[in-house]
Amino acid sequence: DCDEILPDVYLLKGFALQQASQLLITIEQINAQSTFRKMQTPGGFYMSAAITNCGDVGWHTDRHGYRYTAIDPLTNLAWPEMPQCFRELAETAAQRCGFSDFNPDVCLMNQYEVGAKMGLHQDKDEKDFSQPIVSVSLGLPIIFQFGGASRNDPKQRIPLEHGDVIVWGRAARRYYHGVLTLKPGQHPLTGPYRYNLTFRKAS
Ligand code: MD5
Ligand code: FE
Repeated sequence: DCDEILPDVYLLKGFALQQASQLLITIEQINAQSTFRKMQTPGGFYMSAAITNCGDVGWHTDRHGYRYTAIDPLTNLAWPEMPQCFRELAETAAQRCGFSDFNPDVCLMNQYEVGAKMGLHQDKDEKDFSQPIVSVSLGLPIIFQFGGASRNDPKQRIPLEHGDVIVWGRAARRYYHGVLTLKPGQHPLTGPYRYNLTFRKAS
């Protein structure tokens, strides 16, 4: 069931469907401890997706730059622990795609409202690029954009729907990617939102 849709990019269509409602309850519990917030980039703009994290560390950006921190700067407490149901999903998905020793220490959580997007970027704040990234889409659908190692490489568009899981490994780990603007809609489980969970080994 692990379909290599592009070199080193694996799509597990609907892999998280069965657990989706449990995942969303858990997202709400994390939100109650460390809430989704719009973070400022070093350039001074606010990201349109709201972000929170769970795990040993969390990804954070402000005027001083991008980094992983052990403490949520909003609460001055540790980020919420990574729930067992999150970890199991990420490790099982990675295993299906040939990454048998994936051991994520962070889940970066994005909440998209209508009109939110994520511009083309690389994920390069992690130490170990041999580990894959596992991404879980929940709620409203969106178009994912995926290029190559250079910003102006040709781009592919992949529609991502509720329950889809993608595993990005090896070469794909460094590729430019982003999502197009979230279109208005209502999802039975998330209303007007899309959530994306990305599991990483950061440190
Ligand atoms: C999203 N999130 O839908 C996207 C999709 C992010 C982010 O890009 O950084 O939060 S996850 C797709 C992804 C993640 C990490 C690496 C790669 C793709 N990749 O190497 O291509 O909210
Ligand atoms: Fe990314």
